Amino acid sequence: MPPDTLPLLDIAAPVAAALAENRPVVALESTIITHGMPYPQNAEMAAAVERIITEEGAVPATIAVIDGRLKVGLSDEQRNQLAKVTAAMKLSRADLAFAIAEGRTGGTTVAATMIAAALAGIRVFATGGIGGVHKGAEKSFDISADLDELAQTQLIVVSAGAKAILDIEKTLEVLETRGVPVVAYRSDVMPAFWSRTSPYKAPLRLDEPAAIARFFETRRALGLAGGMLVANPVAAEHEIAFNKMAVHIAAAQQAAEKDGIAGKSVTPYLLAKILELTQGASLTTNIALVENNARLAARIAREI
Ligand code: PSU
Ligand code: MN
Repeated sequence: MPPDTLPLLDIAAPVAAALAENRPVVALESTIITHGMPYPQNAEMAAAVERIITEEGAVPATIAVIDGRLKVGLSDEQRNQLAKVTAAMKLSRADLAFAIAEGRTGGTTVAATMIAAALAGIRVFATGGIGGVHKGAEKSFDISADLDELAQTQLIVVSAGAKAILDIEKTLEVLETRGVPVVAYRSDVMPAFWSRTSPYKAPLRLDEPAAIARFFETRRALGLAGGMLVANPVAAEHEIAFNKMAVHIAAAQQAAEKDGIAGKSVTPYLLAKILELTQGASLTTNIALVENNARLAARIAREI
């Protein structure tokens, strides 16, 4: 850890104890709380994933910036408070330090959560979906900083793949170029967040948490920088079929264009729109897949 970092990080006592004793810890992001889901489902989801990780024998560490402090592990009260903040910032690599320097409060994206988790010495991180290359990126240049972060920060990120609001094919191309392994869990094709399958082949496949841990350790032993992405399909009973989602996604995209949405507002806007168009079904699936990812992340963390 760089010498100036320690005073900026608040590592919660249970997380610090687990790290000191080499027990498994799973990091969790908080943009999904502040910008990804409405209240109170966001608070319930955030509590449920921590419970699942604990049941699986690991220690959860939800990461966020609260009043300028970079928190690694939140108390129940801090987590519930954050779920109610309406003016929280959405923090990525570009503005994480801004929020700390200015004493602000914000949810950390996959990129910012990876930075904080790595500083704390955490190796495994569970989220819903990562950011990626947006559809129409050839015009908008909208490519999430999550991809660059995966290329440089050594962590296993467990997701349900790239959200189908993104261009999955281009997202996979960028990850390959940047040397980020993409491993589908027990699947030959990429899951697409709400859907178990997509038309895109998975670059790599592994079927056991121990095998994922072994792959990660081998990369480390070779001195390869950067993280890896695990794509974990949502359970069949919770999925919304790819073709069905495609219709809603296209409608949401059209609305975003009409409303002139750009920059970091794009992802939260599309998620809210899709929630509306699916009459809440997308949220039920979103919660189920985050829980599913938390479970797998805890099992991988136990093997490391
Ligand atoms: N998945 C969700 N809800 C979210 C996100 C992902 O279901 O809110 C967030 C994650 O924090 C991810 C971020 O890192 O969206 C990507 O945003 P952008 O495309 O602006 O980089
Ligand atoms: Mn973006």
